[in-house]
Amino acid sequence: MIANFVRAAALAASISLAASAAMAAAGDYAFEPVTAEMKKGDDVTVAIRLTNKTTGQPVSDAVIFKTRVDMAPDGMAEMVSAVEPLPSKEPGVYPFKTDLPMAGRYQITLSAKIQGEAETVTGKVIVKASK
Ligand SMILES: [Cu+2]
Repeated sequence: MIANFVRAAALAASISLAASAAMAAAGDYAFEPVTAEMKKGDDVTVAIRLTNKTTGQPVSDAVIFKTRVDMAPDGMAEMVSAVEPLPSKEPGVYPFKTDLPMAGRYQITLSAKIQGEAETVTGKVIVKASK
């Protein structure tokens, strides 16, 4: 699953190489949840959209190599959930499976490698789980 994900990302990267000639800085990217609120539970799919703030275009060639899910926004930074990446089905949208075992706010911290960026790009997103 992860190997497929990386291969797809590499393919996407080679296709969009020409389009990324105008280099952006690491701060020029926006991470946002596709759905900001969902029901609590195990094996919940959460999808994050990554866009280039300068062009407004989705970033389809990113390799999200680290994702952390915890409840830091509700004072439970030690409450960490496992994350399993899922294949991307839409350009610039990176889904993964995780557990949101209690109602409240979860912080998702993502580290990404983006074609043409020397630096790792990181983003923090907050989603809310309800009962
Ligand atoms: Cu909690």
